[in-house]
Amino acid sequence: MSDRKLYINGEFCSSSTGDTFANINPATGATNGIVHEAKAGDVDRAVQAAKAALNGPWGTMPQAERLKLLAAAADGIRRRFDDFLAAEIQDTGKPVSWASKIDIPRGAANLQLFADLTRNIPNESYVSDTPDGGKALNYAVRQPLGVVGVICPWNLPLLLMTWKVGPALAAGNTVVVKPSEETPSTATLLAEVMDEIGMPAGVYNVVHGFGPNSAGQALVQHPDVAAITFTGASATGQRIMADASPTLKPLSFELGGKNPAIVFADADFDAAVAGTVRSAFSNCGQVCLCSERVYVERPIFDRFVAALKQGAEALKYGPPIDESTGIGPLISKQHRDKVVSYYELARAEGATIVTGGGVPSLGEEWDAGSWVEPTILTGLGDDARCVREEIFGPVCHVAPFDREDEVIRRANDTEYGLCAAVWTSDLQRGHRIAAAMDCGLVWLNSWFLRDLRTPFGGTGASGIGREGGIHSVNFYSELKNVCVKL
Ligand code: NAD
Ligand code: 6OD
Repeated sequence: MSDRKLYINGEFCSSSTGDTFANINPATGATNGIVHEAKAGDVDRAVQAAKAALNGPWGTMPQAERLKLLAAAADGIRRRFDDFLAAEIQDTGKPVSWASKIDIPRGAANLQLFADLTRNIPNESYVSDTPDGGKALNYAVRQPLGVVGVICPWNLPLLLMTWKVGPALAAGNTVVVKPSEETPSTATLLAEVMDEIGMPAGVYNVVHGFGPNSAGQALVQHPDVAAITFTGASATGQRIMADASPTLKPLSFELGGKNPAIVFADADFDAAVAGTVRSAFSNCGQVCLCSERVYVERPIFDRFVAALKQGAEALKYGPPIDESTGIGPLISKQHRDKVVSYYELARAEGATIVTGGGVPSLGEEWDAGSWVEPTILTGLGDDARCVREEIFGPVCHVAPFDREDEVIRRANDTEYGLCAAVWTSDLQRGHRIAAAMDCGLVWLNSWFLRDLRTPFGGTGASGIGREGGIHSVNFYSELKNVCVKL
C-alpha cells in the first residue's frame, strides 16, 4: 500500500490535521494506498519554505548550477523510469504502451528542455540617442516571479506537472505543486528524486489535496504565492480567477476543449482513420487535445465512419501493464458516471450510436474498475449538447460536410479554442484552414506531435496565455528594464 505524504521544506510529512484520503486504482477499483491531505496551514508552511529558499540557497545559486540540478532531476526520472511508469499506471490505469512512450519520457524531457533552453536566452538591449545629444543604454533583465503555485489535472500527471515545474525552476522561482487528488504519486516520486539529487529544501514542495476548501484553494488565495499556473477544467479556471483576484497574481490557464477534426475526401484515407482513432480514443479520450467533433467530407463519410468503427472496436481492453492493451479505464467512477450520462444524453438527443454507448463487462476484478466503451455518434445537429460540451471520454460525434467554408464555420462554432486536426493531401488547403481556425494549435495530417519549444495554449474557454519554450520562460519571469545614461 502506498503512503503519499506531503513534501514540505525538503521533508516528507503528514498533514497537520491528520486528514488522509484514499488513492484508487481506476482499472480495478482497488485501493492503492492513502494520501495525506494538506489544509491551509500546510499550504502556508510550504509557501513559507518556498519563500525562504528563494531568499536563501536557490536565490543565490548561480544559474549554471541551478540548471544542472534541473538536468539532474530529468536524469532522476530516467533513472527511475520503471518506478514512475508503475506509479502513473497505478494512479490512472492508462496502458503501458502510452505511458512508456508519452507520459514518462516527456516528463523527463520537460525538465531537460528548460535546463538547456534557459541558459541560451539572449537579453534585450538598445543603445539610443538621448534628447541632449548623448546616448543611453537600455537592457532588460529577467527575474523570477517568486513562489509559483502549480495546479495540475489527472490525465497526464507527470507530463503536465513537469511542463510547469521545469520552466518555473529554470527561471529561478520556487514551486508549491498541487497534483490532482486522483493522481498523487508521480509528484511524490519527483520529490524523492529532488531529495536524491540534493535539491535545496523548499525549492520543490508538494501539497496533496482537493480544490475548494482544501490545498488548491489555499494555494490560489495565498498572498505570498506570486503566480498560479493551472491546467484543468474551464469552470475550475473561472473559480481560480475569482479566488486569485484579491491578490492580483498572474495566471496561466490551460483549460478544456471540444476540438474538431476535419477530414477531406482527398486525404490519405488510412492515415486519417488511424489518426482519428488516436485523436478520439487515446488515453481513453482524456487528453485535452482529443477530437470530440469529427467532420468528414460527404463522399467518404459512410466509408470513414465504417473504418473508424472498426478502429474503435479493435482497441483491446486489458491489464494496463499488458503491451497489447489499447484502451484503459476512465479516471474514476464519478467521471465514468459523467461520460455515461453523455451517452444517455446522446440517445435522448436522437444520435445514432455507431459503436459503444455503454460499459463493458470485463469479468473478474476488472468490473470494479471504471471502464467504458469507446463510442462513435452520428446524426446530431450542431446545437446538440453532445456536440457542444466537453465530455472528456472516448467519444466523438462524426458529421458530414460539403464545402470548405461551411466546415470552417462549423468547426469554429464553439466557445473553446484549443486545437484542430485537418486531414487533406492538398497542403495549400491545409495551410488555408490552419489560418482560419480559431484555436491555439492546428495539426496537419497528424496529431499529438509537438516540439516542446513551440507555443501551447488555447483561445476562448480553452485558456489564457501560452506556455512552451520561450513562452514559458516569459510567463515564469518578470522582465525589468535598466536604463543607463552613457
Ligand atoms: P479539474 O479542473 O477538476 O482539476 C484540476 C486541478 O485543479 C486538480 O488538481 C484539482 O484539485 C484542482 N482544483 C479544483 N478546483 C479548484 C479550486 N477551486 N481551486 C484550486 N484548485 C482547484 O480538472 P480535471 O478533472 O483534473 O482535468 C480534466 C480537465 O482538464 C478537462 O476539462 C480537460 O480538458 C482539462 N485539461 C486541459 C489541458 C490543456 O492543456 N488545455 C490539459 C489537460 C487537461
Ligand atoms: O504537448 C504537450 O506536451 C502538452 N502540453 C500536452 C497537453 C495535453 C493535455 O491534455
